[in-house]
Amino acid sequence: MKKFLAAAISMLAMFPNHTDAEPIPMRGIVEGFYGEPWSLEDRLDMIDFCAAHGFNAYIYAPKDDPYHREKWRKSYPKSKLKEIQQLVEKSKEKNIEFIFAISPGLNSEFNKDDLKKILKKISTMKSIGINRFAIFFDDIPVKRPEGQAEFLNSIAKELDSEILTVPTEYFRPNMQLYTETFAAKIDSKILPLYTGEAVVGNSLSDEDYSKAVEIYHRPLGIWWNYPVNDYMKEKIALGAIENLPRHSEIPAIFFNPMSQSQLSKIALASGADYALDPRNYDSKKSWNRAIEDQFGDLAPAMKIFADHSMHMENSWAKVGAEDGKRFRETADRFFDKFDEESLNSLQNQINETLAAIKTLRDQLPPEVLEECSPQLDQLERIAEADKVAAYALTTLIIPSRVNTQDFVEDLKSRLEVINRAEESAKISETSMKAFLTRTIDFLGGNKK
Ligand code: LTM
Repeated sequence: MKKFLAAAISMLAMFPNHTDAEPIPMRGIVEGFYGEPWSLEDRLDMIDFCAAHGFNAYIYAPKDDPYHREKWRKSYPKSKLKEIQQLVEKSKEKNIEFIFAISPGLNSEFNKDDLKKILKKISTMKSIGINRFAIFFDDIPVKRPEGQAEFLNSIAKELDSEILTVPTEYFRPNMQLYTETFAAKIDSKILPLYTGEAVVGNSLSDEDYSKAVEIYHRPLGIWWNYPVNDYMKEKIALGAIENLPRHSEIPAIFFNPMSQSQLSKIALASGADYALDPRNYDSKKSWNRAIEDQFGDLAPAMKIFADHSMHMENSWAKVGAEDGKRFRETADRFFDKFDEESLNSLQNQINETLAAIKTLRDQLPPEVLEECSPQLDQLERIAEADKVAAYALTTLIIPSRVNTQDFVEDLKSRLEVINRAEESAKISETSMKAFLTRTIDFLGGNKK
């Protein structure tokens, strides 16, 4: 019997299943974006959300809270301090560790005087119940590895606790001389966070993670820049967390959200699933579940909309799954085969999208609608134009007396309106919008 049990146990070990989850020990949100910080209500709601999803930490680091960064030496006015105290109390009640971050690097000399000032600020924050701190050096004009490391070490010594930090070189390919010195000087109580292979990167493999660990000679925590959209405010990131390490022993992970707190919750819920079980995480399943949990009866409509708004890309950032992949693939098929079947499918998808937009406009709670109204309007403009485009293409395969050229001017002026609106709302650029430009090109609308 004993032999049989031992064999069964070793068989189980060979086929890991969901019971072998190894959660990342410290996991949560870093409110670390540029722009209007979240309100007290947003934060209280987010602490509830964290607790409900298995997160256990919240870093308070809003770039545009002056008392966190630019005027870090100053004390909070009483009313603001009270608000933070409310967050601390709520976090305690919910078993979330509230981590207060200070970003002194814009104007600090890292000298004795500033050390005194930062310890004074920390002591005030301790008096309202905060027990863990972070000192961040990202996005500052000067690199002072020795000064920053000594500053951190002195704070850690004074507090006798672990301190989180973000160095000035905070993604791997950018880790150079500064990092060598900084990594060698910081003491063992300092936990550095970094953003992976880029500031906003599409993936971080186990192999790449281990390269950063090698440079630091210690495990690094991850600050993951999705769904944050402060670098591309016209778009909202509604996809899942994708492409993070599966097998590494990561001590901490924090997801940087959007200023749109409600709509950040799709990606954040998937981030929590990832952090609870990196090995078995399934981004697609997690995304579906997040939308179903958060939107109930509206989930089918929300999935159609969110599917067109997942990918964030500009000259230096690239993250998130492809927008509107199914629609793009159907369009590719159509332009390849000119078949009725794919054209019908495109028309069905366009109609489904228009119906989903109407449902969401009519039924989303106001606080959610407010966060995505410009993008719903833009998707509607694109889908309406695509409808005309698809109709124009129909006349090419089903004999008709309509002259396709009659549509071209209409499509071009619709595209102009869409391009202008992109200043404030972008969505489905490579899928539903690309279908419009491709159709105009195909019909000869861009001939000189
Ligand atoms: O990512 C880090 C460590 N710092 C800043 C964030 O505050 C900002 O939100 C993101 C996205 O723009 N990029 C940064 O460099």
